[in-house]
Amino acid sequence: MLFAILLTLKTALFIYLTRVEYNHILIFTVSLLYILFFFTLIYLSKNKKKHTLAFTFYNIISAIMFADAMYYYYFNALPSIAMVKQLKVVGAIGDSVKDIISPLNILFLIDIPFLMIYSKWKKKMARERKIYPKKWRVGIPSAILAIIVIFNIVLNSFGYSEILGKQELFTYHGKDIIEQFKSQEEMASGESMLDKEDIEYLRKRSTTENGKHTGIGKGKNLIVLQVEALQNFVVNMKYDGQEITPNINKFINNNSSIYFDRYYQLVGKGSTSDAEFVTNNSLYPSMEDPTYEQFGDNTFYGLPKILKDEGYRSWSFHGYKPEFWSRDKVHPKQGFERFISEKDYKVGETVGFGLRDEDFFEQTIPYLKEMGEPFHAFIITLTSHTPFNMPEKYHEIDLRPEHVDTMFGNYLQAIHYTDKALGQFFENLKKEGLYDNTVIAMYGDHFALSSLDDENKEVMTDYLGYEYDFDDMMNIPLVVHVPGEDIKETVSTVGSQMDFLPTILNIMGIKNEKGIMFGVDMLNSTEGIVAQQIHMWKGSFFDQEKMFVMSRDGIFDHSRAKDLKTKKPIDVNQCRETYEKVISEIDKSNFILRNDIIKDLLEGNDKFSVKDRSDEKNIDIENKEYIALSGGEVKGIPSTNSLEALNESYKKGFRLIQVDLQWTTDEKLVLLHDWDETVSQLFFVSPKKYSYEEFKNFKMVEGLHQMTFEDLKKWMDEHSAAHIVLNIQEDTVKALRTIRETYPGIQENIIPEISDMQDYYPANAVDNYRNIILNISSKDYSDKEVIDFIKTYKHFGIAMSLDRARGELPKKLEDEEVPTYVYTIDDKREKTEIIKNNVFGIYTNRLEP
Ligand code: GP9
Ligand code: MN
Repeated sequence: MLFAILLTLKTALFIYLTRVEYNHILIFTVSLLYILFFFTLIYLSKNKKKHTLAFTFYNIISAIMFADAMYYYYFNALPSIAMVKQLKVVGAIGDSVKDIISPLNILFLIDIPFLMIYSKWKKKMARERKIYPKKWRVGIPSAILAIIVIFNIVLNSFGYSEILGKQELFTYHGKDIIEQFKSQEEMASGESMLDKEDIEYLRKRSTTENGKHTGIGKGKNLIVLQVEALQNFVVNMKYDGQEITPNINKFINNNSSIYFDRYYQLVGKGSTSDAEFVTNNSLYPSMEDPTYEQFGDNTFYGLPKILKDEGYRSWSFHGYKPEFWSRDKVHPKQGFERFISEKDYKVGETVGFGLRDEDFFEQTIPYLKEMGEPFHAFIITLTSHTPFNMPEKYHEIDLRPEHVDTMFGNYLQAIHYTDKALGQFFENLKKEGLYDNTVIAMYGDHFALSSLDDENKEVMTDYLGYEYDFDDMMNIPLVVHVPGEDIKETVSTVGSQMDFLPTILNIMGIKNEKGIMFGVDMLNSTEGIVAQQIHMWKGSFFDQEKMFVMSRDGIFDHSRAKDLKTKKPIDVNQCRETYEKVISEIDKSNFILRNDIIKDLLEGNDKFSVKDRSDEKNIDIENKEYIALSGGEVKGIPSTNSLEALNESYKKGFRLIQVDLQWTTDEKLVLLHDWDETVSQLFFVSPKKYSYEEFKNFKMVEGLHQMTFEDLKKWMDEHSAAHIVLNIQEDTVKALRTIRETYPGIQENIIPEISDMQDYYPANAVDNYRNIILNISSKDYSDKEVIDFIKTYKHFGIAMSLDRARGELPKKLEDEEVPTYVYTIDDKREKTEIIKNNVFGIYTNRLEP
């Protein structure tokens, strides 16, 4: 009984702390019913440990309420059970978590020690009185359950189903758990969500043809600076006469900068990492998990890859652990050739949780010089991270007594420090001669001071002179400096990190012809909308005039809206159309993430393809610089040529897969490296040639499966985006002819790798294999012979050993526009070295595209 009463009180507290605004009684009643249901179920059972059980239940619910309320305070939403996966991140930001535990929150847990004593006593009493019922009396709990079910049915029929699902403790978590069991396919469905026209519309919307400032940065280097927790309100701010960000202000107020003063953050649960994702890809972040975690393996075509296609080299920089937010995996996948992280820097003094900004910037300069031009550097700062506690010696702002030890005061100190580091960085760039040929774009990743925090809200409202709300909280600055341009300007078009990519591409004079962007170019379009989904509910938005805040209970009429200029409330009905539009845009973007659509677009192998594949006669070799060697490595074993190796390579993103063909004694073709060592190692048989049947009956190590050419053909039909590089050591021409005759048209997806120049003509002219790689490793052709030969015959590429590739030949080939492929590279350092030497592609077991 005591447990039930206390839990009821806690329910009331929970409703208060999770800021339920409407239908309190209804929500309270349903929670109460659940509590009664569980307690009666426990107490009326014949279980002998019922007090322990009841107490356990009580503790679990208390703990959930505690965690929920804490999460709610920060995110304005209840957490999903899936968040348990993210606990390691919470560990790293532990300092900030401590800051959001409020005294009221402690009430959820404070009674538990006392109750422990009580329940011990209670158990003793029960034992002495022996009051166990003989039968499990399920009547009462069943009746309560029936009431709950009826309640739900009635509410559903009145269209109120979301009220409980979004706010009531048991309903919310119940639904959330069921959600977790939905398969990925189920979530990914919704085929009709995006069609060709959508793609064309989006492409048109995000591209500027010769508009304002188009191409003013063309050919220049690009530095993108993502500054931790840089909010817009500190920019140009004077605090008791002291400039908080003097260097940023200088950077804004010169002749060559464009300042976007109504720019907003657009992140999800991945916070900083989502800011990176959205900025580079112009897609909505996931709301389930950090986007890097959930969709990090997808294929994207964002800024680093677009620039790479323009001849840029892209590296990223961040002075913290490489694996945090999975950057070590995702940055390379996003197209950053190198990710320079904490382990590449000398870490001196750490402030907050990583390298000090000043050290970080200073040590970044040599890397920039190493990159060569044109370069693209994505630099992510860290020191001004919440809760902004820096050692006294870094405090340079004279704070009023009332701001000392407040988050506001600490933030001013921290951002002032970062500003100083930025100033030094700009000076160093000038000194190194990098400033004048580099476009620098700088923005904040997300807010520093949450308007949901009472103290922040009060201090900020006082400072601003009007209510501190989401519109100021999420407003971050964006500044783009284009050296040599006379463009000083403040652009007040509303936009967000989503709009960064189209905007910067316009400035750099580059078009994104392969991918898809949901943002717009803020210099040439006012069509943009800022659609928030975290802190504010999905459907909320900022547009040119207003802010719309969707109600958390899902009922449109309960939402609020205000005029961004006057800050006065306006009628929400003016927002309905845009509200519907943002939901549909978000859903489309989610559909792209779930179905990995960018990959399909890049490969042109899908129904969403805008380009017609039939006129792509020759294979587009861009993005295909990796060749999986002998099928690629599987289970740590190289050169198996097995079905599993092919599948694995394909899954990793390889679209060029090399396989070795051998003739059997009865003159059939099978996938095998050789009849000597390999056949004995893979199948434990003596080294000699076997028949087709014998080969098929072998058992491969580790339960892998060998393939005949026939199997390969089937596999190719199912993987039409893959191209098979065929290495046939014996009777190459005969094999190629047999294959072509057996499977007409197969040449489209086959790249013969020949080692004798004499094989070229028959393969190409007679059997119509259009893409041929000449492998010069076994025949010792001189550079001149090779160059003369490719001048006569167009090649897909020339393959050579690492040693040969270190010499002059790759450069000479590049002048003839024939790519060099080198093998075998399994090591990142070797890869970096060799790519610099004009090598276009590599054969590899282990590296991934
Ligand atoms: C950590 C840094 C901080 O590497 O990016 O992330 P945040 O906690 O701000 O998301
Ligand atoms: Mn951050």
